Amino acid sequence: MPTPSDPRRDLGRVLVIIPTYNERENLERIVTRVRSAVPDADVLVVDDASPDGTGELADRMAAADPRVHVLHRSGKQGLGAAYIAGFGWGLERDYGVLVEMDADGSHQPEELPALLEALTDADLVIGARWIPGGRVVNWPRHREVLSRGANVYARLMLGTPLHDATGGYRAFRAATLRKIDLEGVDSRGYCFQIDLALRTLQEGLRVKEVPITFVERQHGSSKMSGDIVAEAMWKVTRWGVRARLGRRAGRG
Ligand SMILES: Nc1nc2c(ncn2[C@@H]2O[C@H](COP(=O)(O)OP(=O)(O)OP(=O)(O)O)[C@@H](O)[C@H]2O)c(=O)[nH]1
Ligand SMILES: [Mg+2]
Repeated sequence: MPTPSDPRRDLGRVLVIIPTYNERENLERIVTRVRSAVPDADVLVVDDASPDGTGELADRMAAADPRVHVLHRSGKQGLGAAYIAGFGWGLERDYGVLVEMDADGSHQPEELPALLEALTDADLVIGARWIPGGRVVNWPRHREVLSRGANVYARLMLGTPLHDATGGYRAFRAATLRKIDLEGVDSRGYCFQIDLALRTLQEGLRVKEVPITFVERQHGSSKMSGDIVAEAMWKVTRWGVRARLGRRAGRG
Protein backbone atom coordinates (compact mmCIF):
# COMPACT_ATOMS: atom_id res chain seq x y z
CA MET A 1 0.00 0.00 0.00
CA PRO A 2 1.60 3.34 -0.96
CA THR A 3 2.39 5.65 1.97
CA PRO A 4 2.04 9.46 1.66
CA SER A 5 5.75 9.79 0.75
CA ASP A 6 5.67 6.86 -1.69
CA PRO A 7 6.42 7.97 -5.27
CA ARG A 8 3.96 5.29 -6.43
CA ARG A 9 1.13 7.50 -5.17
CA ASP A 10 1.70 9.82 -8.10
CA LEU A 11 1.01 7.03 -10.54
CA GLY A 12 -2.67 6.91 -9.59
CA ARG A 13 -4.92 3.88 -9.24
CA VAL A 14 -3.69 0.57 -10.62
CA LEU A 15 -5.78 -1.79 -12.77
CA VAL A 16 -4.44 -5.29 -13.40
CA ILE A 17 -5.98 -6.65 -16.61
CA ILE A 18 -6.13 -10.44 -16.88
CA PRO A 19 -7.38 -11.80 -20.22
CA THR A 20 -8.85 -15.28 -19.98
CA TYR A 21 -9.84 -18.04 -22.30
CA ASN A 22 -10.48 -21.34 -20.50
CA GLU A 23 -8.56 -20.50 -17.34
CA ARG A 24 -11.01 -21.86 -14.76
CA GLU A 25 -8.28 -23.80 -12.96
CA ASN A 26 -6.02 -20.75 -12.72
CA LEU A 27 -8.27 -17.77 -12.16
CA GLU A 28 -8.92 -17.87 -8.41
CA ARG A 29 -5.28 -18.43 -7.58
CA ILE A 30 -3.99 -15.60 -9.75
CA VAL A 31 -6.57 -13.08 -8.56
CA THR A 32 -5.93 -13.98 -4.92
CA ARG A 33 -2.20 -13.52 -5.45
CA VAL A 34 -2.70 -10.12 -7.10
CA ARG A 35 -5.00 -9.01 -4.29
CA SER A 36 -2.43 -9.88 -1.66
CA ALA A 37 0.66 -8.65 -3.55
CA VAL A 38 -0.84 -5.22 -4.31
CA PRO A 39 -3.96 -4.85 -2.16
CA ASP A 40 -4.85 -1.39 -3.47
CA ALA A 41 -4.92 -2.54 -7.12
CA ASP A 42 -8.14 -3.40 -8.92
CA VAL A 43 -8.42 -6.45 -11.16
CA LEU A 44 -10.26 -6.65 -14.48
CA VAL A 45 -10.84 -10.10 -15.94
CA VAL A 46 -11.49 -9.90 -19.69
CA ASP A 47 -13.15 -13.16 -20.68
CA ASP A 48 -13.98 -14.14 -24.25
CA ALA A 49 -16.96 -16.37 -23.42
CA SER A 50 -14.73 -19.24 -22.27
CA PRO A 51 -16.59 -22.53 -22.77
CA ASP A 52 -15.16 -23.87 -19.48
CA GLY A 53 -17.09 -21.36 -17.35
CA THR A 54 -14.20 -18.98 -16.50
CA GLY A 55 -16.53 -16.01 -17.07
CA GLU A 56 -19.12 -17.24 -14.54
CA LEU A 57 -16.39 -17.93 -12.01
CA ALA A 58 -15.07 -14.39 -12.55
CA ASP A 59 -18.59 -13.03 -11.94
CA ARG A 60 -18.79 -14.88 -8.64
CA MET A 61 -15.41 -13.49 -7.59
CA ALA A 62 -16.47 -9.98 -8.59
CA ALA A 63 -19.65 -10.32 -6.53
CA ALA A 64 -17.54 -11.20 -3.48
CA ASP A 65 -14.83 -8.54 -3.90
CA PRO A 66 -15.51 -4.95 -5.00
CA ARG A 67 -11.97 -4.65 -6.38
CA VAL A 68 -12.59 -7.42 -8.91
CA HIS A 69 -14.36 -6.57 -12.19
CA VAL A 70 -15.28 -8.56 -15.27
CA LEU A 71 -15.59 -7.60 -18.91
CA HIS A 72 -17.39 -10.24 -20.97
CA ARG A 73 -16.83 -10.43 -24.69
CA SER A 74 -18.91 -12.46 -27.08
CA GLY A 75 -16.28 -14.89 -28.38
CA LYS A 76 -12.58 -15.63 -28.74
CA GLN A 77 -11.00 -12.68 -30.49
CA GLY A 78 -7.40 -12.99 -29.38
CA LEU A 79 -5.22 -11.61 -26.64
CA GLY A 80 -4.60 -8.25 -28.34
CA ALA A 81 -8.28 -7.46 -28.78
CA ALA A 82 -8.94 -8.48 -25.15
CA TYR A 83 -6.25 -6.10 -23.88
CA ILE A 84 -7.45 -3.24 -26.09
CA ALA A 85 -10.94 -3.68 -24.64
CA GLY A 86 -9.50 -3.84 -21.11
CA PHE A 87 -7.42 -0.71 -21.65
CA GLY A 88 -10.52 1.12 -22.91
CA TRP A 89 -12.45 0.03 -19.81
CA GLY A 90 -9.68 1.25 -17.52
CA LEU A 91 -9.01 4.54 -19.31
CA GLU A 92 -12.71 5.43 -19.16
CA ARG A 93 -12.53 4.95 -15.41
CA ASP A 94 -9.40 7.03 -14.92
CA TYR A 95 -6.96 4.43 -13.68
CA GLY A 96 -3.42 5.80 -13.70
CA VAL A 97 -1.67 2.49 -14.41
CA LEU A 98 -2.81 -0.43 -16.56
CA VAL A 99 -1.05 -3.75 -16.07
CA GLU A 100 -1.01 -6.72 -18.46
CA MET A 101 -0.88 -10.09 -16.72
CA ASP A 102 -1.55 -13.64 -17.93
CA ALA A 103 -3.97 -15.79 -15.95
CA ASP A 104 -1.82 -18.90 -16.02
CA GLY A 105 0.70 -17.95 -13.33
CA SER A 106 3.55 -17.26 -15.75
CA HIS A 107 3.59 -13.65 -14.54
CA GLN A 108 4.08 -13.65 -10.79
CA PRO A 109 1.94 -11.08 -8.96
CA GLU A 110 4.61 -10.91 -6.23
CA GLU A 111 6.86 -9.17 -8.78
CA LEU A 112 4.29 -6.48 -9.57
CA PRO A 113 5.54 -4.04 -6.88
CA ALA A 114 8.94 -4.01 -8.65
CA LEU A 115 7.29 -3.20 -11.99
CA LEU A 116 5.28 -0.39 -10.41
CA GLU A 117 8.35 0.98 -8.67
CA ALA A 118 10.17 1.09 -12.02
CA LEU A 119 7.20 2.90 -13.59
CA THR A 120 7.80 5.90 -11.33
CA ASP A 121 10.46 6.99 -13.83
CA ALA A 122 9.27 5.27 -17.00
CA ASP A 123 6.22 5.35 -19.27
CA LEU A 124 6.13 1.60 -19.90
CA VAL A 125 7.77 -1.15 -17.86
CA ILE A 126 8.29 -4.59 -19.37
CA GLY A 127 8.94 -7.60 -17.15
CA ALA A 128 11.88 -9.13 -19.02
CA ARG A 129 13.18 -12.69 -19.11
CA TRP A 130 16.18 -12.13 -21.32
CA ILE A 131 18.17 -9.64 -19.24
CA PRO A 132 20.49 -10.26 -16.27
CA GLY A 133 18.41 -11.39 -13.30
CA GLY A 134 15.55 -12.55 -15.51
CA ARG A 135 14.81 -16.22 -16.08
CA VAL A 136 12.24 -18.84 -17.04
CA VAL A 137 11.20 -21.82 -14.95
CA ASN A 138 10.07 -25.13 -16.44
CA TRP A 139 10.20 -24.05 -20.04
CA PRO A 140 11.07 -26.67 -22.60
CA ARG A 141 14.27 -25.88 -24.45
CA HIS A 142 12.48 -25.23 -27.75
CA ARG A 143 10.29 -22.50 -26.22
CA GLU A 144 13.35 -20.75 -24.84
CA VAL A 145 15.15 -20.93 -28.18
CA LEU A 146 12.07 -19.60 -29.97
CA SER A 147 11.55 -16.71 -27.58
CA ARG A 148 15.22 -15.70 -27.38
CA GLY A 149 15.53 -15.96 -31.16
CA ALA A 150 12.39 -13.93 -31.80
CA ASN A 151 13.64 -11.22 -29.47
CA VAL A 152 17.09 -11.01 -31.04
CA TYR A 153 15.44 -10.83 -34.46
CA ALA A 154 13.03 -8.09 -33.37
CA ARG A 155 15.83 -6.11 -31.72
CA LEU A 156 18.03 -6.19 -34.82
CA MET A 157 15.26 -5.78 -37.34
CA LEU A 158 13.51 -2.92 -35.56
CA GLY A 159 16.58 -1.29 -34.07
CA THR A 160 15.04 -1.16 -30.59
CA PRO A 161 17.03 -1.33 -27.35
CA LEU A 162 14.67 -3.99 -25.95
CA HIS A 163 15.65 -7.52 -24.92
CA ASP A 164 12.15 -8.85 -24.33
CA ALA A 165 9.83 -7.05 -26.72
CA THR A 166 7.46 -10.04 -26.75
CA GLY A 167 7.15 -10.13 -22.96
CA GLY A 168 3.55 -9.82 -21.85
CA TYR A 169 4.00 -8.78 -18.20
CA ARG A 170 3.83 -5.02 -18.38
CA ALA A 171 2.80 -1.83 -16.65
CA PHE A 172 1.68 1.15 -18.74
CA ARG A 173 1.00 4.63 -17.54
CA ALA A 174 -2.49 5.65 -18.70
CA ALA A 175 -0.86 8.63 -20.46
CA THR A 176 1.22 6.23 -22.55
CA LEU A 177 -1.84 4.36 -23.77
CA ARG A 178 -3.61 7.63 -24.50
CA LYS A 179 -0.67 8.78 -26.61
CA ILE A 180 -0.24 5.70 -28.79
CA ASP A 181 -2.90 5.01 -31.37
CA LEU A 182 -4.59 1.96 -29.83
CA GLU A 183 -7.33 1.94 -32.46
CA GLY A 184 -4.70 1.31 -35.12
CA VAL A 185 -3.33 -1.86 -33.45
CA ASP A 186 -4.54 -5.03 -35.12
CA SER A 187 -1.75 -7.41 -34.08
CA ARG A 188 -2.78 -10.48 -32.11
CA GLY A 189 -0.32 -12.59 -30.10
CA TYR A 190 3.36 -11.84 -29.49
CA CYS A 191 3.17 -9.28 -32.22
CA PHE A 192 0.71 -7.30 -30.13
CA GLN A 193 3.36 -6.87 -27.45
CA ILE A 194 6.04 -5.87 -29.96
CA ASP A 195 3.62 -3.47 -31.65
CA LEU A 196 2.78 -1.63 -28.39
CA ALA A 197 6.44 -1.42 -27.35
CA LEU A 198 7.39 -0.03 -30.75
CA ARG A 199 4.62 2.57 -30.72
CA THR A 200 5.70 3.67 -27.24
CA LEU A 201 9.32 4.07 -28.35
CA GLN A 202 8.25 5.88 -31.50
CA GLU A 203 6.44 8.45 -29.36
CA GLY A 204 9.76 9.13 -27.63
CA LEU A 205 8.48 7.67 -24.35
CA ARG A 206 10.63 5.86 -21.77
CA VAL A 207 10.53 2.05 -21.82
CA LYS A 208 12.27 0.20 -19.00
CA GLU A 209 12.90 -3.53 -18.67
CA VAL A 210 13.02 -5.11 -15.22
CA PRO A 211 14.02 -8.73 -14.66
CA ILE A 212 11.29 -11.26 -13.89
CA THR A 213 11.10 -14.97 -13.26
CA PHE A 214 8.62 -16.33 -15.79
CA VAL A 215 7.00 -19.58 -14.67
CA GLU A 216 5.52 -22.02 -17.20
CA ARG A 217 1.81 -22.68 -16.72
CA GLN A 218 0.90 -25.72 -14.59
CA HIS A 219 -2.81 -25.95 -15.38
CA GLY A 220 -4.87 -25.52 -18.52
CA SER A 221 -3.49 -25.30 -22.01
CA SER A 222 -1.56 -22.79 -24.06
CA LYS A 223 -3.32 -20.71 -26.72
CA MET A 224 -0.06 -20.12 -28.54
CA SER A 225 -0.16 -21.25 -32.14
CA GLY A 226 1.98 -21.42 -35.24
CA ASP A 227 -0.17 -18.64 -36.72
CA ILE A 228 0.80 -16.30 -33.89
CA VAL A 229 4.51 -16.96 -34.40
CA ALA A 230 4.15 -16.52 -38.17
CA GLU A 231 2.28 -13.23 -37.70
CA ALA A 232 5.08 -11.90 -35.47
CA MET A 233 7.84 -12.93 -37.88
CA TRP A 234 6.08 -11.46 -40.88
CA LYS A 235 5.14 -8.16 -39.26
CA VAL A 236 8.52 -7.59 -37.64
CA THR A 237 10.16 -8.17 -41.01
CA ARG A 238 7.75 -5.80 -42.74
CA TRP A 239 8.14 -3.05 -40.11
CA GLY A 240 11.91 -3.43 -40.18
CA VAL A 241 12.12 -3.23 -43.97
CA ARG A 242 9.72 -0.31 -44.08
CA ALA A 243 11.72 1.59 -41.43
CA ARG A 244 14.95 1.03 -43.35
CA LEU A 245 13.43 2.16 -46.66
CA GLY A 246 11.89 5.16 -44.91
CA ARG A 247 15.20 6.10 -43.33
CA ARG A 248 17.05 5.78 -46.60
CA ALA A 249 14.40 7.77 -48.47
CA GLY A 250 14.52 10.39 -45.70
CA ARG A 251 18.25 10.77 -46.08
CA GLY A 252 17.75 11.26 -49.82
N1 LIG B 1 -9.80 -12.96 -23.48
C1 LIG B 1 -8.91 -13.71 -24.14
N2 LIG B 1 -7.82 -14.17 -23.49
C2 LIG B 1 -6.94 -14.93 -24.19
C3 LIG B 1 -7.09 -15.23 -25.56
N3 LIG B 1 -6.02 -15.99 -25.95
C4 LIG B 1 -5.23 -16.14 -24.86
N4 LIG B 1 -5.78 -15.50 -23.78
C5 LIG B 1 -5.25 -15.39 -22.42
O1 LIG B 1 -4.01 -14.72 -22.52
C6 LIG B 1 -3.09 -15.24 -21.57
C7 LIG B 1 -1.85 -15.75 -22.31
O2 LIG B 1 -2.20 -16.87 -23.11
P1 LIG B 1 -1.39 -18.27 -23.09
O3 LIG B 1 -2.22 -19.32 -23.67
O4 LIG B 1 -0.89 -18.50 -21.70
O5 LIG B 1 -0.26 -17.94 -24.10
P2 LIG B 1 1.26 -18.09 -23.87
O6 LIG B 1 1.58 -17.54 -22.50
O7 LIG B 1 1.92 -17.50 -25.04
O8 LIG B 1 1.45 -19.66 -23.92
P3 LIG B 1 2.07 -20.59 -22.77
O9 LIG B 1 3.41 -20.02 -22.42
O10 LIG B 1 2.19 -21.93 -23.39
O11 LIG B 1 1.13 -20.55 -21.61
C8 LIG B 1 -3.84 -16.30 -20.80
O12 LIG B 1 -4.35 -15.73 -19.63
C9 LIG B 1 -4.95 -16.72 -21.76
O13 LIG B 1 -6.08 -17.24 -21.12
C10 LIG B 1 -8.26 -14.73 -26.22
O14 LIG B 1 -8.51 -14.95 -27.41
N5 LIG B 1 -9.11 -13.98 -25.46
MG1 LIG C 1 0.97 -18.56 -20.82
